[in-house]
Amino acid sequence: MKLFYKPGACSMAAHILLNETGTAYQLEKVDTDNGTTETGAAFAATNPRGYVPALKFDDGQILTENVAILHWIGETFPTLAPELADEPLQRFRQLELLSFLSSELHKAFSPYFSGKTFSETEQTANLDRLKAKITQFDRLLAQGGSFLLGARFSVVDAYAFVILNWANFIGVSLADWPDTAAFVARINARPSTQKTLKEEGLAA
Ligand SMILES: N[C@@H](CCC(=O)N[C@@H](CS)C(=O)NCC(=O)O)C(=O)O
Repeated sequence: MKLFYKPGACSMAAHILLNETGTAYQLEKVDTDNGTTETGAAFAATNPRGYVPALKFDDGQILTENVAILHWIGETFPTLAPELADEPLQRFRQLELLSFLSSELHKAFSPYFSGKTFSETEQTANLDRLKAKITQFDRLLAQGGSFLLGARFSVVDAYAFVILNWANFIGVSLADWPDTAAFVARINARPSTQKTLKEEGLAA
C-alpha cells in the first residue's frame, strides 16, 4: 500500500501508525498547492478533492479521509486498537474520538494554515475557539488516562498528537493544559513518531 502525505500535515497520523505496525508500505509526497505528487503525477487522480491523506491499496483501490483511514488502520492492526476487543462500545468510542478530532480540534487549527488574513477581532475569535477545543480535548484525555482510550496507545492518539503539535508552529503554548502537553511529549518520544518525523524531513 502507499500513503500520500504532506510533511507535517494530518497525513502524519497514518504515517506514524504504519510505522508503529512495522507493516510494509510506500510513501508519495504531495504538493497540495500545485496538485502534483513527487513523481509529477496529478494528485486529483488519487483524491479529486485535492487533500491528504490518501491510502492506495495494492489492488488500486483508494481510501481517503482521516476518520476512515485511521479507523481502517485500527481495525486491520488490532495491536493499535487494544481496547476494542474488550468492550463492544469501545469501537464507537474510537469513532467518537476520531470524529471530535477531525471535525472539532483539527478544524480549530484550520484558520492558521488557510493563508487568509484575519482582522484583529477574527484573530481573537479564532484563538478563543482553538483554546476552547484544546480544553475539550484536555477533558477527554482526563477520561482516558495516559492515552485517549485508556492505558495503551491507539490510533486516536497518533491523530491527536499530530494536530496538537501544530500549536508549536502557530506560537500557541500548551502550558495551560499540562496533561495535554505531557501527552504530546509522550507521543513525540515514541520511536514510530521519531522515525516518521525523520522520514517527513522534520527532524534530523
Ligand atoms: N476532510 C479531510 C481533510 C484533510 C485535510 O485537511 N488535509 C490538509 C492537510 S492537514 C490538506 O491536505 N490541505 C491541503 C488542501 O486542502 O489543499 C480529512 O479529514 O481527511
